Amino acid sequence: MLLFKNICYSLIVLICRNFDKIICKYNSERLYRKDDNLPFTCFGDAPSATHENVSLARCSLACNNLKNCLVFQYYETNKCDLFVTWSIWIKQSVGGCSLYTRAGLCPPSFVYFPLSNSCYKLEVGSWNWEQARSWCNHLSPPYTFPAIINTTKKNDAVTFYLNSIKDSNNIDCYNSDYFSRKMWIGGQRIDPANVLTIFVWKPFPNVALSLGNETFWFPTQPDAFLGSLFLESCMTFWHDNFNWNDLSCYYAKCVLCEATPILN
Ligand SMILES: [Ca+2]
Repeated sequence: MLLFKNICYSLIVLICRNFDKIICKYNSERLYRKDDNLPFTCFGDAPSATHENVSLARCSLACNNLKNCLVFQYYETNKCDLFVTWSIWIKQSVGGCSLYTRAGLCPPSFVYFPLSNSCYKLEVGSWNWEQARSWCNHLSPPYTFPAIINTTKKNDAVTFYLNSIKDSNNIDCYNSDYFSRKMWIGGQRIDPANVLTIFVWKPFPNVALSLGNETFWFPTQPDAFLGSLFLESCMTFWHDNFNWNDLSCYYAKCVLCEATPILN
């Protein structure tokens, strides 16, 4: 048996062939794996069965009697979770991993996160902010829009997601330069032509929602850099520190789209 330091705890299931790439935000407890021959696996959905206060041996034996069973035992609590309902999962290949998401919860290829009850998809392209919103809106109307990251749970989900899918196809979306590609999210000033106005969420045209109580501005942002000359009126998400920044809306960027879960 192996003790994993960075096992994930979210609804999505990652069978990681290259786990070093993955940074898990949901590693709330250390877990044991049933069998060294099984693939590296990250779990978070409700288990098929749970046994409290059992030994690792008993936990593994329970799993051995079931087909397609994977099991984890929590090191600290001796709680044993069994997962056997593989048929409900949709498999995708993402970032060196096989990524499994539950059918029906999100539009196609969006990834569902139970803790935030939201779906995300990074779209690789070069759009200004308005174009990026339009792109998200057309993915699966009326459920999809540029991401609204307005709670810690959503920020954690996005952080986990972006760390999980980073690969050569989308590497430009992760640029560390201030102004280079990175990704848009759904925030924009009420009046984009006036950098003195506040930011709001604008998931759809003619919709404006308060940012809410939790904000994730980088400590020096928003800075309305060079004021009316640059008009930093649109919100980007910095993958390296998972904070917001205000930037001129005309830059060409990827976009992080969000979807409202369709079924629940
Ligand atoms: Ca700025």
